[in-house]
Amino acid sequence: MTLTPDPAGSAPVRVEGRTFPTNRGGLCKKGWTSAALLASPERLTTPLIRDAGALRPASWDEALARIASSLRAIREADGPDAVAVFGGGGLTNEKAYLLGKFARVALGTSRIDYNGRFCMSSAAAAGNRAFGIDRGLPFPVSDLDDADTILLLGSNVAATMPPLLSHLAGARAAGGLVVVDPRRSQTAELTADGAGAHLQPAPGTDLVLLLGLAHVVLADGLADHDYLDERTVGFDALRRSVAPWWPERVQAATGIPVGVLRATAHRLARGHGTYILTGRGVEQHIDGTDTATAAINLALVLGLPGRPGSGYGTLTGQGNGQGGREHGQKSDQLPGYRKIADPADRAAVAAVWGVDPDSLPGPGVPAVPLLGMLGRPGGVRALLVHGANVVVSGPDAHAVMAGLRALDLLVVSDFVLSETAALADVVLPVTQWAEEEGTLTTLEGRVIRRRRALPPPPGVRSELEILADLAARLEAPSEWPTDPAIVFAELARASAGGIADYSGLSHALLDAQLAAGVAAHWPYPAGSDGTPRLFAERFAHSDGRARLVPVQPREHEPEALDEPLCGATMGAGTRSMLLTLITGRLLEHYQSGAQTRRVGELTEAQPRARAEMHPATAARLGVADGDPVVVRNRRGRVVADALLTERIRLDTVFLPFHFTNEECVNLLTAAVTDPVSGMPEFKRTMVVVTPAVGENGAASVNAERVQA
Ligand SMILES: Nc1nc2c(c(=O)[nH]1)N[C@H]1C(S)=C(S)[C@@H](COP(=O)(O)OP(=O)(O)OC[C@H]3O[C@@H](n4cnc5c(=O)[nH]c(N)nc54)[C@H](O)[C@@H]3O)O[C@H]1N2
Ligand SMILES: Nc1nc2c(c(=O)[nH]1)N[C@H]1C(S)=C(S)[C@@H](COP(=O)(O)OP(=O)(O)OC[C@H]3O[C@@H](n4cnc5c(=O)[nH]c(N)nc54)[C@H](O)[C@@H]3O)O[C@H]1N2
Ligand SMILES: [Mo]
Repeated sequence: MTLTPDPAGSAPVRVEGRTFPTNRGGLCKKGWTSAALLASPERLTTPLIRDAGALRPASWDEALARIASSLRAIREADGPDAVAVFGGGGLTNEKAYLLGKFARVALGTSRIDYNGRFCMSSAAAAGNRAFGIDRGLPFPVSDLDDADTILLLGSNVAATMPPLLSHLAGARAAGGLVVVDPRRSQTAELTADGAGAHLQPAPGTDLVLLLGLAHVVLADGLADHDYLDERTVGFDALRRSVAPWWPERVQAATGIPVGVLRATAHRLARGHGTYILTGRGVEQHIDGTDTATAAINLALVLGLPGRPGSGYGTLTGQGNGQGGREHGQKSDQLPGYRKIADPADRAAVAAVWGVDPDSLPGPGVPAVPLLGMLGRPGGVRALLVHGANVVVSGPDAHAVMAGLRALDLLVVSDFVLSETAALADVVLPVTQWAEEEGTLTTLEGRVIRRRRALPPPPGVRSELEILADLAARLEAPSEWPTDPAIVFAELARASAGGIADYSGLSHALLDAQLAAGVAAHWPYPAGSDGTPRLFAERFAHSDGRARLVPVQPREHEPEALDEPLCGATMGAGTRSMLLTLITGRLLEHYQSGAQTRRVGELTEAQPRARAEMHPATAARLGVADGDPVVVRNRRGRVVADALLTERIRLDTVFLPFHFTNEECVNLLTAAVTDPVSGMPEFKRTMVVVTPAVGENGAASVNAERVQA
């Protein structure tokens, strides 16, 4: 991507696609319009301080002095863990690294986690468990081009990663794109006309589906036993665990016909170049780690990982979704994907930081329990947020807002006044992507340079400067560089010998490689040329073998829905239905919408949340296309217009999570998490849906909205 001044003058720069192996010059709609935000009148350019209830402009010195004195007071009264940090997967590697160091060294708190917990944690946990390493794709994305069979589970790449589509072309041409999604998404549509198959299981039943596929592979003699013998451990237990999942039972649980299940298993085994890929649709569940594990198990019994031209991977989300999870924003982690509980890892990183290893805190808590501690006795009294909009994107939004309001100090660094920033005591205006130097790591573990394309507006500061300034005010030990190249050099040293080893890399080397068209994939220890493909000879566990981890579906207690929700508050005769809510994304909006809801072209295309439901379901409710419906449960209620579509199951309603106020879907989701990864259940929530127009006609719609 390059940035050039826009002659039309509507935006300060124009974004142009550049030929790049991962995106082939393609950019999604958000990319083409992202420059608009650089000059947005809503861009923050001065610090804000809350005074008598309202935010007012303040000088940097006043804002930083206020933060430092509050942090000191809270720490002295309640100890370092009363201060917490919440990071983001959109931060550059340099910022993510320095934020983790700041939490451990300057604040001395164990309580740091980040929004990648909502995103990549289940896939990461499954990868670590099976392979001993977590890199989204253990191969360059262009390897997919030669595949003739791709099983894509719970990922709507047509809307969420348009540049990836070209890499699916080979599998489509071979009739081998199999998309698993309870909705007929834009991506599922790509399987039409002989390009593949769309499997439409009941939401949250992918684990059973995958057990069923593994069952057929074993029962029909399709497994690669030489591979299993040489490269894996745990096959006997795995075989026993899939034995009870015969196809008829799987059909009953998932709705996928026996014939389709068999045909899919045979296609995967027969393929010349087969890949299995997962996305958030299967990972954002309370059994997301086990579901991703079942996908890996299926890949292993087929002998795919590490075999040339085949493999398993997960499709990373945010701009730096991969790098953001490697350098210390995670509660249990130090730079280089090191473990904060491991004495050798602690000693190695403490040596680079010039501090006593014993001064480093231990593991903290993952994002959802961290948010649950806000303002609680013995919990968190001050929170610093960098690169997340948790009011909109965290589960159980009412509880998140209540926690943020109960804090003594909320500091949000952002470039717009997000819903979270609007609740802050201090808001710090920061530089954004086109205005700073740094690096990102792509889903294929490829470290790329982000170049500064234009100067930041006067008044804003980079987060590296903010962290260094606060560290000085807090009299923290160690060095606090503000030059991204120097921060990267320190990160590289701290990662040396770790799993995500960047020690052979520097900004200068990356720039030279970029000019020469050479890609740098980690691990990249000093003296190496990096690692485009992992697993060719060994997996990352000490014995070199992958682990087959047997998994089983757990009983889901269907959530009790309080009686008043089911119609009593609506007029007599109003119909209501219990449906499963699934949430996800639209092409036009990004995440919590903090950025894209401020871009005119995108809000014009998708101004409001719409509830996708099947026409037959709508007919039972007496709802026509465009009618407002109330979607509710004991945590909250959302009002959205119905969008009737045959692309969804009868028992399911879909809402995007990009919207706010009474359209914020996370008012409904629960703060329940996967026990292994800490991932919240975003993709399966029981809700009651009713028409919003009651006996009083339109008037009741307005009443609903005002209350919300
Ligand atoms: N336009 C756009 N692009 C984005 C983003 C954005 O906000 N907007 N966000 C980026 C980020 S951070 C991420 S993580 C990625 C996410 O990218 P995706 O994983 O593609 O995103 P989602 O829309 O959350 O979910 C994908 C699909 O999962 C399906 N799904 C829901 N429940 C289930 C289930 O139980 N089983 C199965 N098999 N499928 C299910 C949904 O119907 C949906 O079509 O996108 C990235 N790209
Ligand atoms: N119901 C439901 N909820 C979900 C999901 C879902 O599928 N369904 N998906 C989840 C997923 S996968 C994700 S990744 C999360 C994302 O959720 P969020 O964390 O809310 O993501 P964003 O909207 O990107 O928010 C990032 C904020 O940081 C700001 N920002 C961007 N870059 C920087 C930077 O460099 N520095 C600073 N200081 N600020 C910056 C942006 O302006 C924005 O306000 O949402 C999760 N929530
Ligand atoms: Mo994400």
